[in-house]
Amino acid sequence: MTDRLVDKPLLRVLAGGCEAIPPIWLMRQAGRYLPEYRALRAKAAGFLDLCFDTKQAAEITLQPIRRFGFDAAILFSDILVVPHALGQRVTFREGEGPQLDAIVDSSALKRLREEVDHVRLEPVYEAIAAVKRQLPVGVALLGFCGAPWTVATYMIAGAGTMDQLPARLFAYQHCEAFAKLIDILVEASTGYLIRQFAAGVDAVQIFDTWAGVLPGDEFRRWCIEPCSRIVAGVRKAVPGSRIIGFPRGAATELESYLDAVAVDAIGLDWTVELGFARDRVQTRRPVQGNLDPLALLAGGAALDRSIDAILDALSGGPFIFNLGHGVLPETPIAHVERLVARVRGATDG
Ligand code: 1CP
Repeated sequence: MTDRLVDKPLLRVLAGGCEAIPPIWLMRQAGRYLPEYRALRAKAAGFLDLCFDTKQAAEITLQPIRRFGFDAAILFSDILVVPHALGQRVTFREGEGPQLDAIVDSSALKRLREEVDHVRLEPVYEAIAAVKRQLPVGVALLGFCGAPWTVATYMIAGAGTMDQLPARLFAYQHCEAFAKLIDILVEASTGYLIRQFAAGVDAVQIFDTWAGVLPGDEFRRWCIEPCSRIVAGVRKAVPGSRIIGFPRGAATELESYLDAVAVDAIGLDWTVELGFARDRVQTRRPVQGNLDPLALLAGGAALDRSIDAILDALSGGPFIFNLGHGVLPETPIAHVERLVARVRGATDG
């Protein structure tokens, strides 16, 4: 661990260190805004075929590192490989997002496997090992999983939704069955992350993209509790493992998340006010974030101003520069170059 800490700025921050130039990576840095990704995607039979092709997944993971020299690579995969490995049918149609066989009632739940089929996920673990062999010195490799609540929203709706209404309703109407699904996902995600560490990731992020739609009690029950069980389970199997939590939209509940979930660092979405981030969050844990992906898409003075405000507020403490959510597919490459240069101090005024 010590060697890794010495040569990887991102790991130094996760250990509580403060870097003069904050390490930077971007959520969804491997993806559709990159022409080299679109070229590989156009040749692939489907999105999941890319995720399960070890060579291609490793190549896509490395594309943004080669182009921008980020401080971390994030494994190219998707949160929905877990439902796939639980036996749910998952497909991705270009431009339409994911489609799953929706879980409409508790009997549909019985068709799921109780445990993930790690054989199906083997290519993912092999991709981690392949990336490791090619990663430049100093660059950390991140694994990830979706948080149980967020993954469940897709499993129940059978697609992405604006308001996660099907899962919210299911959780109220079939509370026991929903709790069972969450338990399955806690086990599955814990095992998945442990295997990612065994394959060679330096740290992992737990994406709870839809945490923000849950009212207080539900937030505790479906976001905080499952995530804290995953963190405890992973730490038990992999002592010292580094874990970033990203409860998007948690707002002031970020504080209760930090009280209960023993993550090493916390990802902030773009709505988190910078004074609150500095005074109430960064005083407790290293923070990561939180540029508005739309500011990156817009570019120009709006982008520069947003970057500077974040650096002013957060770079005095343990801090990883990132977006507040994923890179949008329409984002110009030149804006990402400008962002990296500005964070690293190569652009004035
Ligand atoms: O057609 C295509 O080329 C697929 C586009 C795409 C990509 C590039 C999808 C489909 N997933 C990904 C990669 C991906 N997804 C990564 C790779 C690493 C990276 O560069 O960040 C990661 C970490 C994810 C995680 C993911 N998938 C999340 C959590 C983070 C987030 O962005 O909120 C979620 C919610 C998903 C579901 C998903 N997968 C793909 C899409 C279009 C969606 C969103 C669907 C929706 O809600 O409408």
